[in-house]
This record gives sequence, structure tokens and C-alpha cells, in this order.
Amino acid sequence: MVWNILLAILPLAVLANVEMDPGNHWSGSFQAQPCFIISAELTSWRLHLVFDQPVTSLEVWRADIESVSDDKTEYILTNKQWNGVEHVGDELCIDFIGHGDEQINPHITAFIEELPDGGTNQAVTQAPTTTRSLAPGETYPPTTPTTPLPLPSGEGITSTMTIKNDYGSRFEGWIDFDIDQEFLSWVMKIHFSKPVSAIHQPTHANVYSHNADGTEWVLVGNDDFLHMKPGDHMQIRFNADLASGETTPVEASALLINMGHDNWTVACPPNSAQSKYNYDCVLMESIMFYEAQRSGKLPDNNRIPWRGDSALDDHGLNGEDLSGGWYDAGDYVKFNFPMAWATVVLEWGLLEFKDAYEASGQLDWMYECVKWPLDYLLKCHVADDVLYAQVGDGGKDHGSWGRPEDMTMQRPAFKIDASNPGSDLAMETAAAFAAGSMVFKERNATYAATLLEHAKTLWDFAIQHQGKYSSSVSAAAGYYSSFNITDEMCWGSLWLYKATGEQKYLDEAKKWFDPSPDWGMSWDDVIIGNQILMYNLTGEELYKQAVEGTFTDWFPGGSIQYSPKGLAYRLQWGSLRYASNMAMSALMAAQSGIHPDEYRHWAMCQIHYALGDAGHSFVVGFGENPPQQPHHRSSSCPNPPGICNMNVLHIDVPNVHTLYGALVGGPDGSDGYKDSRNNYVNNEVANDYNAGFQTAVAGLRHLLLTNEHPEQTGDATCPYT
Ligand SMILES: *[C@@H]1O[C@H](CO)[C@@H](O)[C@H](O)[C@H]1NC(C)=O
Ligand SMILES: *[C@@H]1O[C@H](CO)[C@@H](O)[C@H](O)[C@H]1NC(C)=O
Ligand SMILES: *[C@@H]1O[C@H](CO)[C@@H](O)[C@H](O)[C@H]1NC(C)=O
Ligand SMILES: *[C@@H]1O[C@H](CO)[C@@H](O)[C@H](O)[C@H]1NC(C)=O
Ligand SMILES: [Ca+2]
Repeated sequence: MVWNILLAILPLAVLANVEMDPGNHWSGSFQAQPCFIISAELTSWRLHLVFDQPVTSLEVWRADIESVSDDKTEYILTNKQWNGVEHVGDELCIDFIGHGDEQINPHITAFIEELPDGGTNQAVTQAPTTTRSLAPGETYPPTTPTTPLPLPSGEGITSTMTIKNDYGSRFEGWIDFDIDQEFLSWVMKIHFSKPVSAIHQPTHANVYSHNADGTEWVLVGNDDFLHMKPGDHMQIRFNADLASGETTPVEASALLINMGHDNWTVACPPNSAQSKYNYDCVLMESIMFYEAQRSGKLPDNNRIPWRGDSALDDHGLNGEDLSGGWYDAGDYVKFNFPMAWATVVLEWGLLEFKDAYEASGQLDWMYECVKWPLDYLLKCHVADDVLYAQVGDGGKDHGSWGRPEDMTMQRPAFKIDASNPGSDLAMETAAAFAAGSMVFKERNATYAATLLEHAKTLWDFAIQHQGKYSSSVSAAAGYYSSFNITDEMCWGSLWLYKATGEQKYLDEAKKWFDPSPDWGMSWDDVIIGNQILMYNLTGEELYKQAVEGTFTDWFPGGSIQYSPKGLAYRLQWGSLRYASNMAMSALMAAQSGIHPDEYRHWAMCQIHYALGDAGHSFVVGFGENPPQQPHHRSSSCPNPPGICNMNVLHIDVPNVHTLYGALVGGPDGSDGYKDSRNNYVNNEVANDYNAGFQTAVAGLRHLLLTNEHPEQTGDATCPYT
């Protein structure tokens, strides 16, 4: 059912009026969605809904109900934690369902206290529309295509229709279901004994499609019964017209199909090396995690059955094609800074530990893994000194929950250029290209040459126009604000030097080199990476001392806190990411002969903590008792066309699809961890979380091949002391 919303405002009116079309309500209930264009910066808000008749209860998901007037004509809603901050120009839409004691169709006025004049409404300039504007990221089925799309045939619950009112050529039917399993979103197939030409206003559902003769109809459940448990009962009521010339009696049988099940599983390759953890499996799954993050047109060999093409229309300010790349984390913004960083770190692993990818059977997949972001980053480099930095708006994106394939929100693109520089981003991207040119040198020389060419021009751009990208791209500042360009200036130059051997790059790197102990390797901090590369490329003792200084600080006895079970705990947000990045760095340092036994042993313990040493796995789909509810939109969504919206975030059920290979954020400093989807501090996943982790696992796999793994050479006891 599409429902109409009519939004009107008088020229001098101070309130946004939201009027309901009579088609938008059913017995005792109605739906509405006021939308506001934000005209002042907000950090929190209170939304008033004023009705001209009592509304006995209200269901709302994107706000909390703070208070209700005694006569139930005014509700005050307050923001959720995640949508309190709204910027000028943002659109804020709040869906709700109201219930009354009887037939109800109220006139509604909505205003936000903090906005001048209560807020004006974007839709005021539009004529009344026949479809409601969707909440960002939310989708509704198209209007009744005549050929039903293929649906998962799966078993379901069957029932038959009872005719409650018989009008001859028209009837009111009720269908009851006793729920015997946990449902997350559903579709219903109804088979009528005579052709039906229309179904009107089904309760709790929308008409999705029907076959040509009108004997098979498909309804898609709406929010009302999104989540059901064994013992629940659901009744669907609707009016239907029989095809012309037909009259009752008519019978119908119905099948209710749970869209919240996905039986897809991936089998691990055998643990041929017989190590404590099956690294081959982790490598395979981690690469699959990156495949699940893909934006754009998916290739024919896509291995993630629940992902499809998405965001094909991503484009730059002059229409440049910016489709492709990876979605950042549990969301759908493409943040190039961490994306480029993750690409370099994965490439570094492929360069250094290629034998590991080969032995695990993942080498071809790994080349495709790094080529995916490289192809996108090349598209972003539209001119020598113009580089796109981001596609998508963090505020809009994070305020919605749904599938990327269904996204309807605007996805603006942001760039850096000579007058709005970003040397950190340009250098990180140059590093990704330079490392990529080495990765692809033998496999595809043309591609490698293209990458190197772009690396060089970006490096020039970064040198000539210095500045922080997040000062130029405010859209990125709230999410991936850059602290300091110094380290990326060195890092980009070192990768250019490694790729070309040209002295000018090494000279430049030395200007920016920082020998102090690194806070912790991450998308914004590559100081330890510089120390390792600098030592490896020059062999000079002072750089080795810098590496040692960093690890002295990180090893037990240094300044880093350790959890009781031995995790080097840097920060609450993504604790495993810092530990894994430093483990990766320690393995790289060991490759250059810096305390190989100790560094490898320490690194192994950090990685094994994530793989299961802490009592369970922190890698989705891997090992013992892994996370089931990563904070990740696409894997949490029911199968289409089942609805997926913000409610899914808060329902305590496992993600519908297994996000194989994703490393979740990790525990707190006392090894505490809660596997909950709305726990984005400990249970989000991200491209940058997996990169150092995957490279470290490749490093450990490499060591097994060269007989240098701690399990082979000596002490493999964890925690490391
Ligand atoms: C999926 O799994 C459920 C529960 O384990 C099972 O009943 C059903 O037959 C499976 N469906 C398919 C299509 O394999
Ligand atoms: C090399 O890469 C380019 C760019 O992706 C591609 O078009 C071409 O087919 C590749 N060539 C080979 C031999 O794989
Ligand atoms: C950036 O880092 C360098 C050393 O790496 C330091 O000298 C400089 O003060 C830092 N700048 C800021 C703004 O923190
Ligand atoms: C640099 O790293 C390579 C491995 O990539 C290693 O073979 C070489 O010995 C290292 N050089 C130094 C000076 O550590
Ligand atoms: Ca930095």
C-alpha cells in the first residue's frame, strides 16, 4: 500500500502542517511522516506532534516519546542518541504510527522547538504526492508489478482465509497465523480460488505484486509485525475486489514466509598447516568481508549471495563516475582516507607475504580484493590536483538503516584541490597507488604503470599544496578527521621511493620522519610504518632504534594498558584494530630482522586473542562462539523484499546474513564485550579494522611456511610476558 502524505504550510504559518490523506489510515490506526529541512545547527531536538483528536498511543522508532498531554492530543518526541546532531540543510524525517480507540484520521501539526518558526518543510513546495517520501535508506516495494519477483521458496506457515463480510463481488478477508518461529520481516503469498483484481488496505502489510490472472498475490509485512516470536499471533485483514463477472464464494490459502533466515554458509578450507588457528580460513573470510563491503556494479564472480549492485549513480560534481570502492564500515559512506589506508596495508601484506596467500588458495581473490578500491581511487583522481575524498553524507547515512541496494538518499561527493588541499589524503592515496604498482607489476604491467603515474602526480599535488584534508572537507571531519599530515607526507614519499628508487622521494621522506614512539598504527597514524620502511629501505641504525622505541612502549612494561587476558589495549573504539595493526607492524619489523623472535611471538598472541584465546572469536563466522550481531547494516537486513529499517538495529536477533571474516571492534580494557548490534563501540566492523589484522594473519601464515612461526621455533605461550 502506498500512502499519501500532504504537507502544506501557509506563507506566514509558523508550523509545519502534516495532513493525512484518508487513504493513509486503517481501522484505529494511521501513519504519518513529518519531514523537516534543518535550518539551524542542532545538537538535540524536541519535536511536538499536535493532533486534533486524541491519539491513544504512538509507535515511533527514530525518536523517543518524552511526554504526552493528558488529553492525548500532543506528544513530545526527543532525538535518539544517533540523530540529535543535525546540520543546516539536513533533512530529518520521523515516521510514526498512531492508534486511536476507533476510526481515526487526525489533522497533525508538527514542529521542532529548536528550529526558527518550528521548522519549515521541504515538501511544502511540492504538490501533494501520491507516494510518501521515504525515510533515508528506507524502501517500499514498487506498486504492484504483475509478475511476482522470485521469492525464497522456503517453508512458511500456512493458513486459510475467513470471509468476514461478503458483498458479492467484493469481500473482506481475514487471515490468522500462529507464529511458531522467530520472524524478522515477512512476505505472504495468497492463493485465491477466483481471480482478484485488487486488494485494498491490508493491515500490517503492503501489496507487493500479483500474477497476471490475479489468483496469486504477494503482500510484504510492514513495521507492525516486523519481529515475531513463537506463540505470537498475527491477523491480516483486507478488502478485495473479485475480477469482473466473478462473485463469491471464494476461498484463499496463504503462506507466510520468514525473510529473516539465510542458510548460506561458507566452509573453511582445511587447516593444512595444522596450526592452532586455521589461518587459511581467516584469510579467505577476511577477503570475503571486503567483498561484502563492495559498492558499485558487482562482478560476475561475486561470492556474497546477499549483496547486489548498489550506488551505481555515485558521481562527482561534474558528473564524473565515482561508483565502486568500499562502503566504510557498518554504513554506506565511502570515506577515501581510511579506504586508501586499508588498501596500502593490504597491499603491503600481499607484497611481503604473497606465499601465504598462495598457500591458502586466496592469491587470485587477494589481487581482486586490492584492485577493487584501487579502481575506485583512480576514478577519484579526476585531474592532477583534484581528488575526490568522500561520497555520501555521514549524517544522512547514519540516520538510516537498510540495504545498500535500496538506497535512495542523496550521496554528495566532496573533493580536495589546489585551493582546498589535503596532503594527508593525497599522500595516502599516492601510497596506495605506488604499492599497487608493485603488486601488479608482473600481473598487469599496463595497470601498474597507470597506478604509478597517478601516484607521482598525487605526490606532487600533496607537496605543492599542503594542508589537512579534513579542514577542506568538512563532511569528513566528524568521522575521519585528520590529526597531522606529517606522517602521511613521510609514508607517501617512502612508498614512492620503494616503487621507483628515485632519491628525491627518500629525501622528502626524511624531512618528515618522526622517530618518537608511535601512539598506535591506524588510518590516521602511520608513524611506526614509516619507522619500519625507513629502516628497511636504508638499513640505517637510527631508524631501527625508532622501531624499537615504539615497541618498547607497546610491549608489557611500556605505557600501553594490557587487559587481564593479554590484549594490548589502546582505546575503547576498535581496541582489536590497534592491537592488530601493531601486530602487523611487529611482523613487518621482524621481516627486517628486528628482534624477530620476540616481535613475532608478541604479534601472534595479539592476533590469537582475536581468533579465540580470549574464550571466543571476535571474527564473524570464524571459530568458537563468534560475534552474531555486528553493527553492520547490509548483513543485518532481512532478505528482500522484506522490509529493513532502523528497527532492525535494535531487535535482539543475530544478523540475518553471516558477515564472514569481519573483525569486530573488540573488548573493553577488562576483556568485557557485548555482542549487540547497537553496540557500535565494541561491535562495529570497518575496512580499517580488518586490514592490519588480515595482513598480520598472512604474516603468521607466511611464518608457518618458512618454519619461523612461534609454534615451530619455540615459545608460543600467551599472554606474552
Ligand atoms: C533453512 O534453515 C531452516 C532452519 O534450519 C530449515 O528449516 C530450512 O529447510 C532451510 N531452508 C533451506 C532452503 O535450506
Ligand atoms: C589490466 O588492467 C586493466 C585495468 O583494470 C584491464 O582493463 C586489463 O584487462 C588488465 N589486463 C590484464 C592482462 O589483465
Ligand atoms: C605533527 O607531528 C609532528 C611529528 O610527527 C610534530 O612535530 C608536530 O608538532 C605535529 N603537529 C601537530 C599540529 O600536532
Ligand atoms: C627489507 O625487507 C626485505 C623483505 O621485504 C628483507 O628481505 C630485507 O632484508 C629488508 N632489509 C633490511 C635492511 O632490513
Ligand atoms: Ca596522520
